[in-house]
Amino acid sequence: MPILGQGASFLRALPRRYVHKQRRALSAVSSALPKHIEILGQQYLTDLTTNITPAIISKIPLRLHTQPSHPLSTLRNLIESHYPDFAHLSSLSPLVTPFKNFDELSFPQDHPGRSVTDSYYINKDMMLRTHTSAHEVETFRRGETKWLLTADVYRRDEIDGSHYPVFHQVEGARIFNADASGMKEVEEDNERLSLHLARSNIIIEDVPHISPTNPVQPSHNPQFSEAVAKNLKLSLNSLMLEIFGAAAGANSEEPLRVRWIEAYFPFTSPSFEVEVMFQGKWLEILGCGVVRQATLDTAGVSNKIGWAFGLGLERIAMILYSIPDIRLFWSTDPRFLSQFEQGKITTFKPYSKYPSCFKDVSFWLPRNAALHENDFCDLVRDTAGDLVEDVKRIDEFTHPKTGKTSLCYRINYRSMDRSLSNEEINHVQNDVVTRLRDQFDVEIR
Ligand code: FA5
Ligand code: MG
Repeated sequence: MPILGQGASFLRALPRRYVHKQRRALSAVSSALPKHIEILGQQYLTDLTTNITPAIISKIPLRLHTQPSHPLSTLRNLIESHYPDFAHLSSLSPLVTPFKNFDELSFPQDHPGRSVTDSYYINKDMMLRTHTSAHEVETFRRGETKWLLTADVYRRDEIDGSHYPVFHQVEGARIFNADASGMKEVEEDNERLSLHLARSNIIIEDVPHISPTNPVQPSHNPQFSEAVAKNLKLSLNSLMLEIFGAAAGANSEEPLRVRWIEAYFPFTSPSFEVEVMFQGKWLEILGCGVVRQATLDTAGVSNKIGWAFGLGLERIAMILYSIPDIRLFWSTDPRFLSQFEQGKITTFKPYSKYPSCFKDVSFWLPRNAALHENDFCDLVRDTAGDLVEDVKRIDEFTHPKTGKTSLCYRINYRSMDRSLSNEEINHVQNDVVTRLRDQFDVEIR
């Protein structure tokens, strides 16, 4: 889909032109908010930053990665068993300060991920973590040197089959002594993993461990950093071999294709992302890199060097179980849930593909105003819940005389578990249109 903001993607900057309107719109929303909201049994004061919606609040207690037999829980266990000597953490609260989510990880002040269009704020001092990296500093501070941490994370994002505002990540990290003993440990591990991977039936495209556009950190010994980056890649390739290996072998006409690409994160360098070929397209499954020394310094850890990764559990589970739509993970339909058993990876059998139904909405924005696509998507998600399959902007037009901008969005509705009547969808669409008019002051065309 055409995307204005790539969610909190750390690589691409968001267009800033929507900020003005979004402030006006949000204050309109906030004025309708209660003074307090309750999350996990605690009361929080709201303020002008508050943008968390009831739809999101209702997902917080669910913690799918801990629900027995759920594909996300089986996948978490599979990953944990691949790293048996790592500490395994999975019960940290999703409420964090922006300081923890961003500042501790060297995010610049103007990073787009901080904005209310990209992240869910309870109030200006408290937000829902946008990634499991939010817990890196505290985990390193506890003295852990090899650890995995699984958690639910939250982002205001586009709506389609592979993006959902709540998803699950596994963060993994390993640090070595920054001396000859550490270097020896890395090299021995690299040798062991290389031998193991020589037997792989997965096609892996690689990029250099370090390059001018993906540099070693100034405080690092380049050879050491390169060996650590190599260890990270070997470790993740071996995880992917374990996770996907059986599937790739079983479907030998189409071996699994994986590629490494250079990336940018404020808290790692060099940095990478991994993509896997899924349904004919490259699907990004994880981000990773050599941990920025500032992170370890903040955690009070000295004389260490290491790597970290953060992978999206839903994306991997979709490939592994052949689950075609990310909304299905939230289904409580027994036809979905009863297909899975704890510890077993099975191919999902779609019980039916119900017909979809699309509705367009066209509107004029007020003069000199704009609407961020994430604000639009969040409104649709909060109104229509999981009945919405995807949202696309299909037209944008600025009137040459009045200078006013018109937008047209196509909302595609489809239920995962039943047929929808036209009447029901008209109702939902009416609610979307009414809220759009009330909250963003647009003129429906
Ligand atoms: C991060 O979140 C970094 N914290 C990863 C990281 C950790 C980098 C440690 C370096 C060191 P990113 O925004 O790319 O990066 O998200 C990581 C993964 O989460 C993606 O590759 C994807 O698999 C998954 N993901 C991201 N957005 C969504 C979404 N809206 N729905 C489902 N999965 C998503
Ligand atoms: Mg990414």
